[in-house]
Order: sequence, then structure tokens, then C-alpha cells
Amino acid sequence: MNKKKAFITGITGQDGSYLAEILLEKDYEVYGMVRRSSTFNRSRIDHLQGELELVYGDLGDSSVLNQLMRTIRPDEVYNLGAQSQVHISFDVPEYTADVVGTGVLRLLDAIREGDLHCRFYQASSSEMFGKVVEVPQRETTPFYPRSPYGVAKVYGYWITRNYRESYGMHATNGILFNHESPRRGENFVTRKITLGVGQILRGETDKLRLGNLDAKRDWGYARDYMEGAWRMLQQEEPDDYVLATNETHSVRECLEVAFGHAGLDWQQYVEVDERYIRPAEVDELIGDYSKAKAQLGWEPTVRFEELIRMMVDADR
Ligand code: NAP
Ligand code: G4F
Repeated sequence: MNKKKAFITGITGQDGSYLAEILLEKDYEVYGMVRRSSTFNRSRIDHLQGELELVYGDLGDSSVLNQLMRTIRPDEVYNLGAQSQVHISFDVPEYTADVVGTGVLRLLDAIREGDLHCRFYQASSSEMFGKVVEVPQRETTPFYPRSPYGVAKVYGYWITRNYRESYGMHATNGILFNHESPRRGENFVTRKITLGVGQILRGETDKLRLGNLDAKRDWGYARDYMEGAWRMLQQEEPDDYVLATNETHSVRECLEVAFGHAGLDWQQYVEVDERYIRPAEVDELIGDYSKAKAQLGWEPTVRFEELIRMMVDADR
């Protein structure tokens, strides 16, 4: 029997690397789209070398997306590629809109133009809930994005639903709350903290500069969330699902767990630096994953404290 083919944008990122591992374990043929960069940035997928088919492309380039869809003809497409840093989206709002918003349209249209009958996963985000109008947030909670990134993700969410409703595409939104791991990008707050702990322990620095310590997030483990993304595309019908832990914790609590695990008092090292305060903030997120639990049989396996300790252990 022919193997199923999966195509992943954002394969060099945190989530792409976990998803690639999961799909290879399930015996998929995995294609990953990569961008040219001046230095090699494939450290998260180095261990999979030889098992993946890597192809060059960009969510800003529709001609390449069209050609890749026509030639590869995947069974499942996972759109994880994005300028995913919320604070940076205020610095590069137009670029963020193009890649995070219009990029989704380009990929959906390449699938439609190529007359593919594949399943499509869009990496939607809890950042769309922003200044929340309901607690906890679930699939039916109205959006109120607070950043150019969040606004672009709302476009990506709706164009995915629009192509599902207009063209009968099997197109699904995974509305994922924050998820972290030892592979998390170094400028997201959990990883910045656990890297900081490692540097302090090694005597490389004695300061960690952060922004808003009161912000609260629903933090889960990235590998769990990519297992959930795969399960979404195995459903007969396309739909939208929240993945979360239904717990919320502040940046301050993250500091307590991370520094505490290393036997340090965070208050001796952390300084608030205005440069990391955002023009508009998302104060508190907490997700209700009961639909994913009921329909996908999905549940988070790693909770907040275990997750942060795992990241400290990797960075120390
Ligand atoms: P990440 O580590 O920042 O990875 C982003 C990936 O997108 C990288 O592979 C990057 O490639 C690629 N990319 C950036 N610009 C691109 C472009 N113009 N064309 C094609 N690819 C491009 O992000 P992540 O944490 O794995 O998140 C994966 C997806 O889930 C993103 O869409 C993110 O917005 C979304 N999401 C993440 C979370 C979370 O908490 N992690 C929560 C909700 C939603 P390079 O390596 O070449 O830069
Ligand atoms: O770790 P963060 O940068 O993640 P944020 O903004 O919640 O976005 C992440 O999760 C989204 C899902 O909700 C994804 F869609 C998105 O792609 C990304 O993966 O910041 C978390 C909180 C914020 O409130 C921020 O203001 O931590 C606060 N924070 C405090 N000091 C900081 C810092 N964030 C960063 N990055 N760096 C700091 O020094």
C-alpha cells in the first residue's frame, strides 16, 4: 500500500519538528517546506535527516506553493509556517499580515487550483481571543485580537472556514493555546526564562530582563499539541478545535517554578525592562478543551510545573 504523504510548512520550527517526528512514526512520507537562510537553521530537524523530503518555498510566494501542491499532491497539509512572535509583529505588521494572513490564502488556493482532495490544518491561535470576552475561551468565543499577529491569525482562521464552506474542502482550524518545550524559540518568555536560569547557573550572567510579569497564559507541551493536530485531520468531517490545559499561570509563577527548580531566588536576578512591554497586551488566557477531549479523545499529558522543570533541565 502507498504511504500517505504529508506536507508541512514551518517544519524547522518547534511544532514542525514534533509533527514531523509523529508523522514519520506513523509511517507517512513527510515533505517539509524550508526557506533559504544565510546560516543553517535546521537544528530541530537534524536528527531526522534522510527521513524527510525538504523543498524550498515561502508562504509569500504563490507560484512555488502552486507548483509544490501540483507536484507533491499531498494527502494532508499542515500550515505551521508563520512570523510567530507577537511583540515583533508590532515592528513588522505588514510582513506579518502577508505571511500569517495572506499566506494561508495562498496555500489554500494552491490546493484548490491543483484540484487536490487533501486535508488541510491551519495553525490558529489563542492570541485571536486577545482581550477576552469569555472565560474560559472555547471554539465559540468571539475574537478580539490585540496585535498585528493576532489580527492576521483571525484572517487565517476565517479564510480556512471560508474555503471549507465555499469549496467543500476538508479544512480545519486548530486553535492552540501557548505550547512550549525545550525546542521553543529563544525569544518566547518560558524559554527565555529557562535559558536565563541555565546561564545564571553557569555564571555567564547575573541578570534576566523581562517585560510584563503579570500576564497569564495557558501553557502546555508542544508534542501533545501536535498529536492533537494530527488527530484533527483524521476526523471524517473538518471542524475547529481548541487545544489547551484549562490552567492559567502568570509569568511570575513561571519564574518561581524555573528558578526554584534550580535552587535560586528569581527576585535576585530579574529586572523589568520597558523594551519588553508590548503596545497592547493579552492579559490572561485559559482554554476549554472539552470538545477536543470528547471528539478526538485528546488530553494534555504534561502540566505546567512539569513542563517548566523539563525545560530548565534541558537548558541547565
Ligand atoms: P516557530 O517555532 O516560530 O516556527 C515558525 C516556522 O515558520 C519556522 O519553521 C519558520 O521558518 C517558518 N516561517 C516563517 N516565515 C515563513 C514564511 N514566510 N514562509 C514559510 N515559512 C515561514 O513557531 P511554532 O511555535 O512552531 O508555531 C507553529 C505555528 O503555530 C505558527 O503558525 C504559530 O503562529 C502557531 N501557533 C503557535 C503557538 C505556540 O504556542 N507555539 C500557539 C498557537 C499557534 P524559519 O525557521 O526559516 O524561520
Ligand atoms: O511567550 P510569549 O512571547 O508568547 P505569546 O505572546 O503569548 O505568543 C505565543 O503564544 C501564542 C498563543 O497564544 C502564539 F500564537 C504565538 O505564536 C506565540 O507562540 O509571551 C507570553 C507573555 C506575554 O504576555 C508577554 O508580554 O509573556 C510576557 N512577557 C513578559 N516578559 C514576555 C517577556 N514575553 C517575551 N516574549 N519576552 C519577555 O521578555
